[in-house]
Amino acid sequence: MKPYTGIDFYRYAGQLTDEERSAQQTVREFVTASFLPLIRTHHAAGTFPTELIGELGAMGLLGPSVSGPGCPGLSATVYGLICQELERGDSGLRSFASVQGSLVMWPISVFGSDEQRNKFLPGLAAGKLVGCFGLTEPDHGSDPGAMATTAVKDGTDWILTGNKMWITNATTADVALVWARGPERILGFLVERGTPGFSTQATKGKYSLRASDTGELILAEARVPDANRLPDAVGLRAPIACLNEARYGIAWGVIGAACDCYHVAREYALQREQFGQPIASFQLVQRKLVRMLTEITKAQGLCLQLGRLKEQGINEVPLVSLAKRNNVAMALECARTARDILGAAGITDEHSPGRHMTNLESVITYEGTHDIHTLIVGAEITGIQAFR
Ligand code: TGC
Ligand code: FAD
Repeated sequence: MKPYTGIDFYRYAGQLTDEERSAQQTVREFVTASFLPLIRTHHAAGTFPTELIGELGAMGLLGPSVSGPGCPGLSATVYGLICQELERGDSGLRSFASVQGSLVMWPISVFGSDEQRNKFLPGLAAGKLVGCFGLTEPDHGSDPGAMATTAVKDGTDWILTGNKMWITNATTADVALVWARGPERILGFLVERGTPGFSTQATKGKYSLRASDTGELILAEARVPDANRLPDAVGLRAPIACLNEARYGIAWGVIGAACDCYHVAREYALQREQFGQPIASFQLVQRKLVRMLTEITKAQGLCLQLGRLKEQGINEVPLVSLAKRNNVAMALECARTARDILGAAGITDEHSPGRHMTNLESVITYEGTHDIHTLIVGAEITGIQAFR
């Protein structure tokens, strides 16, 4: 199989700056050289390659567009391209970077105090600390506004009680950003490992995102000092703003998974012979490849424009929802089509499309399900909220 050199049918690279192209190339080489040799083993074992976290930090891939001490502060488009290249490797790798950068570093940078920024951001950017984001609960997924976790003030501390479920990086994290119902509004707390009453537990038996640490956060009257409350995070709008950052990265990231599927399927179709000729010579197979390339190319254009808008300060939730919704469904369709083109060979871990396909079943659910994004865009264009 020919080595992967990117999918860029519409020459979008011509619209990128030298810095953006160079970042993309560097991450692509890192994924090929350092990540892909590990993924089959970690996928089979159900583990995240923690041995790469330091390298991710040293390369500036953790919170690349976040501003603050020790943070690279690069453009939104660079962040998107990094996500795309990481997810070409595996959605679990991009998930790690999304959570660390968009869901932990970004809120500390935007809602945190100077002390919190100085204490946490350099370590998180360098990969010396790992963070997680606890919003979802066992009984409250799409409707986080109904969360049951509470925060009650006790002197200069807060007592946090509740459970958070399906949390990426849960058991690896040194610090968990936990959202809880305060006396009046939802508040955000930086709960450090070792906090009395705070523990984590791994989620077992996943068939999706196997190379990712997913788990539960248990807050049994965990005592958190007020100094660890994000002072400027008040109300559900704060976690929603974090989600908007991470969903932006997902919209870009899944293009990488789709590109890998397209690349593998095309290469396989050119080599695999049936009825005395390469299956790539059959019209039905060509139609599948053309459909994949068309949808990838449309998704790339969508994200490039989304990135440029974000750089101009235009970053509204429905714009990001439209891209997350479209691109994840697109990538999932590409993964299923690629798996089909590979025939029986597509069902083993010798080839990546089957792994991407099961991963993307999580990606289409987390950070707002496909249907929740439909309703977010629907509310924007009609002015009518249809969640309830
Ligand atoms: P509603 O009561 O209308 O609003 C609640 C608060 O949210 C604010 N808000 C918006 N802000 C900006 N733009 C918008 N379009 C907004 N829509 C809502 C709003 O101002 C309000 O703020 P506040 O402070 O005044 O309370 O909303 P709702 O409760 O009816 O529902 C809103 C809904 C359904 C859109 C929202 O709850 C939602 O997005 N649900 C999906 C949940 C979700 O995405 N969870 C993700 C968990 S994290 C995760 O999955 C990480 S995976 C990581 C990885 O591994 O990559
Ligand atoms: P539910 O909300 O119960 O939804 C079930 C179904 O009902 C879906 O099809 C949904 O679209 C539909 N539905 C719900 N409400 C409506 C409605 N109003 N109208 C129409 N249909 C509706 N969360 C975190 O906080 N942090 C993390 O790091 C994190 N990581 C995750 C990692 C993985 C691998 C996974 C799978 C999930 C992760 N999540 C995380 C949780 C994720 O955000 C939730 O799973 C997601 O928000 C959906 O919630 P739910 O699973 O409870 O589904």
